Amino acid sequence: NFLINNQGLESGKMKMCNIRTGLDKACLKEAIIDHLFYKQGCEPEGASINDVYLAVSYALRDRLLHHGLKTFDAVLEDEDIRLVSYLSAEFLMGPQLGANLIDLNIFDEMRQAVTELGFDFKLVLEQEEEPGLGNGGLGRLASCYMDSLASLEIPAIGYGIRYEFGIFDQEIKDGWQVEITDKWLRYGNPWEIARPESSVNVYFGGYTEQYSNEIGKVLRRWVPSYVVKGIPYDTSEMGYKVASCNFLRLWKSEAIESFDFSSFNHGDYYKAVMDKIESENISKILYPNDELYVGKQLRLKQQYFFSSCSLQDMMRMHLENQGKPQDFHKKWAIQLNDTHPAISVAELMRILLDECKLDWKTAWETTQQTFSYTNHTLLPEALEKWPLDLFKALLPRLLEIIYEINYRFLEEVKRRFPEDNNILSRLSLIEETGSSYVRMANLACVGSYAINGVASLHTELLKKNILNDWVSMYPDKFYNITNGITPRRFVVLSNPGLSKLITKNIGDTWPQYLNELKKLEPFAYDANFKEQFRQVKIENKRILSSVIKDRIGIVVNPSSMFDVQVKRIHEYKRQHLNVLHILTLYLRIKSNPDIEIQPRTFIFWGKAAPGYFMAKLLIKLINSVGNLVNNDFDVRDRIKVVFFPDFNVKNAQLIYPAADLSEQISTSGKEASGTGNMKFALNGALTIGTLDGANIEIREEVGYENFFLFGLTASQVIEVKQNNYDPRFIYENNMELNAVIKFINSGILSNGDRNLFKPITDNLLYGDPYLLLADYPLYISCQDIVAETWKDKDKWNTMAVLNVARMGKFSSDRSINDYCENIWKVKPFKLKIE
Ligand code: F58
Repeated sequence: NFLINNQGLESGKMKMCNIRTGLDKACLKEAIIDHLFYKQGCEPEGASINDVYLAVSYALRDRLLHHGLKTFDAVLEDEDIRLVSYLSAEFLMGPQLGANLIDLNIFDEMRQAVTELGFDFKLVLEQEEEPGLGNGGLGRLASCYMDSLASLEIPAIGYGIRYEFGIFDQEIKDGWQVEITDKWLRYGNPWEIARPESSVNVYFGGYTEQYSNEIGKVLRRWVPSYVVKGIPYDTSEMGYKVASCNFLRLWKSEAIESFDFSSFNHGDYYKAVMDKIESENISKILYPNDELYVGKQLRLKQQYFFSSCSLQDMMRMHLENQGKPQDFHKKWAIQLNDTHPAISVAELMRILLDECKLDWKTAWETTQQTFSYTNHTLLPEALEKWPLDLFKALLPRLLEIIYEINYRFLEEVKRRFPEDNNILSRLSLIEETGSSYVRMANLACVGSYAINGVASLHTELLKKNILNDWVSMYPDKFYNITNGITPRRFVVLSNPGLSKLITKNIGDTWPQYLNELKKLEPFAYDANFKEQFRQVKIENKRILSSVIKDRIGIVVNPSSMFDVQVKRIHEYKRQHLNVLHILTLYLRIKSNPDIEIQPRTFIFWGKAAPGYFMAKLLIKLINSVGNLVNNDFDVRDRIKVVFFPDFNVKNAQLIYPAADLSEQISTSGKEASGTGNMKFALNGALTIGTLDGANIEIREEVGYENFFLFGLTASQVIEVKQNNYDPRFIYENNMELNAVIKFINSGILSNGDRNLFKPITDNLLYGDPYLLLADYPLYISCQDIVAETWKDKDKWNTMAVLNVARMGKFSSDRSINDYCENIWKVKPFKLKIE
């Protein structure tokens, strides 16, 4: 057995449970009762559902700890093990209870234990407030990767920020998004353990100066003006059906105890208290922007705070185990999840130079062999660059180090490209176009030994465009690692019906080896299997329908096609193209109420950045269209439009299993990869999509005939834009489009206000930066083909089964294996627990 001996102790004739480690039902029951009593201070009879949730979670955490502590004792001491450190400003973990039960393989035992104690297990699972410590794809990817690292037995720590307030909760009032503060910690978080004894100090502000050391060598040092304490909170990250367990270490900022005594002593009580509040502000809140960089000082503080805490932590462990500073890279492979932790490059240099007293050359060699960097975007507005003044005031020593890195690097560039002055300014870590900035992507590129994009097209475009000069400089640093998703959370946990059906037919090892799904291919032509597959889908749709009814009062028909677009609301993701299609169908019905229309339920789900006007207006538009269509007599329920509030991981797990059609309709060349597209297809939804991000690879895997493709390619997009693109021409020549746009501005959707949605239509007619109108005719004809295909349910189901069978490539295990082999050069460590 790979797990801890769970049989307990034999004492006389009675078999006793180990209430901390036992895994059978009886032990679990005892453990829950014990935690109810000693942690929650109640008997089962008096326990609230939250008491039960906490007791169940503590019981489970006990079991995880055994694995986690043993794993790290073993790997830190073993000189030959290189650990992965995944640095990310976001981890969108999702609820922990269900996922941990699946990993430990005791989901059914726990369900029985809880039920026999007289509680509703479903309610217990629902009680968990998920930690929404991320915005979207990037944060969720980090969590999928943590799951795969653990499941593949790769020793790893995820490092990030323990935001007190994660991504806001979304409510819809009168069709508009309203943001509500997320308070995920309000009822306690049973999964984390604070480790104040491992706190570190992080310094800010002040100035740098020259000094001479004992032997008269002239050096520089930082005289900071204030200090903040970072306290680590650890959450276990269990692997699926293996013994080893990693952890996620998130940093909380606090004021140091001896904080600013001088202010106190000088009677400046107010300043002392304000400074304390400022320190604690660092980890207060997650910035809710996706794909848009905002140059806020607090954000830079967050980035430096968690980078510095994490590096100090790793260095401490390394030195405690007799490692030499110059061998740091042999113990740690650090992955920079986007540029948010890129300041780490300069921070590791500072630690090696100023604290470990290494010379520049050695320090730089060590640094460059430590880091690798993942880019997640092609949008220029997402690239981080910090105003030089702001940077200098906050991190003067770091800036000095960046200048030195830059100086030496540009000397190398000059040697390589003596004729080319422009390349110097493009590769420089400092931008000097009017105002000056520190370019974080350039810092990440120069300080890393590997740079990767997150899908084939994305990597290609990175190399061709925004990182092209870096390819000239370091051609061997570039890799593509296509993203992946964890099948444990996104199938086993969230789609138990499909999981059981798969397991019944091909065995139970597919969640670890997702390519085994290939064995399902023959079943795509097996009537009996397809019938069961259809039943699973319809049941999932029924569950979602009843949630929709409960939460927003709209009745939807589970046998209609569930056409779903869930993702952050963004112009490049083109939720409004979807709306144009809905209104096209609506106007077709209005002009001919008896027209044959395949029943469809359009479901939207997603948050808009609070400051993103167009995205918020799009939400209002979707809701207005819903109001109209859902209540129009002529429509006769053939189409329904639902905007479901508050997209998060918990809700996401409901929706992927229930979708028939997945909308992946971004403008080609804009979506780096997408991962929602993978979650849908793996759960048997067909995709309507452009040749963008990972759609391209999904289509190659599932077969061109099982994917609804439309739209301009990335190179056509550029060509169209260069050739004086005129959206008005399309508008004037396409009758359906013309009618739809006029309809939006007719005031019917907006209580007579003809101007409400004008910012959207004007943007389309006079510019259309995301080429909606260019793609509209292609999208509509493709949607007509989708509807035609839907009529033939047997064919649809064959296509859906083939999608599931051929999605093996997109397991995050494959991505992590790629990182291990090609970038990190690390191997699994097989832990045995007796
Ligand atoms: C996403 N980026 C990409 N950024 O848009 C998506 O295509 C990709 O699949 C995913 O990363 C994973 O590689 C993304 O989610 C953010 O949310 C950032 C948060 C911090 C501010 C800047 C955007």
